[in-house]
Amino acid sequence: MHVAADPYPFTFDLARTALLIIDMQRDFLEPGGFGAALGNDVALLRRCIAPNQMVLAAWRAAGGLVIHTREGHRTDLADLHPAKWRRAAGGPRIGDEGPMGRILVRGEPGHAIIPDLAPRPGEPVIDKPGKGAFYATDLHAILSARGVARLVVTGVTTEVCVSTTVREANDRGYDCLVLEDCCGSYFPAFHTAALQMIAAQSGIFGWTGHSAALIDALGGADAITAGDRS
Ligand code: C5J
Repeated sequence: MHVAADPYPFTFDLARTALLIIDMQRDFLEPGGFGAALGNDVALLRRCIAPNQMVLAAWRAAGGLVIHTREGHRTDLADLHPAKWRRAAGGPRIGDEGPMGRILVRGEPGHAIIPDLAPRPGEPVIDKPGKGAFYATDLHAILSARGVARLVVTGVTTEVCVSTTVREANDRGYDCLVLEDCCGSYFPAFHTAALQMIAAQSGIFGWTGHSAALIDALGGADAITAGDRS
């Protein structure tokens, strides 16, 4: 399949490609969550929910592998580097009680993936303690076991966990297509710059494109059945 993209079309074989959805968690996206409590405008992230739903429906309908990630730590915080904890000085810290339970702690309400993009049984969910989805996880093993060499990447935030994951993937030999309208940032300028950095210099980290182009490649909106939209 070919998808119109920058810096040139992204070609992929569905059987060897995964849709990787990064950190679409309640605490980052919901109005009553941790991100909002810090004063961020979650609408900037929420606008990527609908395009993600469309891509997810089309990808599932085509029979492609879907992998979800969540950023968060063990309840005892044993996997939290002091450096990551220290950097929140002055504000609430990881593990503190937030509006949706303990901040970035696994199993808390805010750590969950938003219901609009809930994983289905059989879709791997990667719990990651870092920004990148390859660090301290079994993502590479899961992808290698299935012969996956290409990734379509979406999620939040563009310049933090999406960008870090794409750079990690690049160094492990994966080709990544990042869907611009399926990513989001609390800082629009960072979103734009992060995407430009991926496709610059003839695709130094990968490709960028739009959800409509991917859905076209998968057979268009007709490929998404009414059941898959729900
Ligand atoms: C993610 C963050 N997911 N911004 N985390 O990007 O801390």
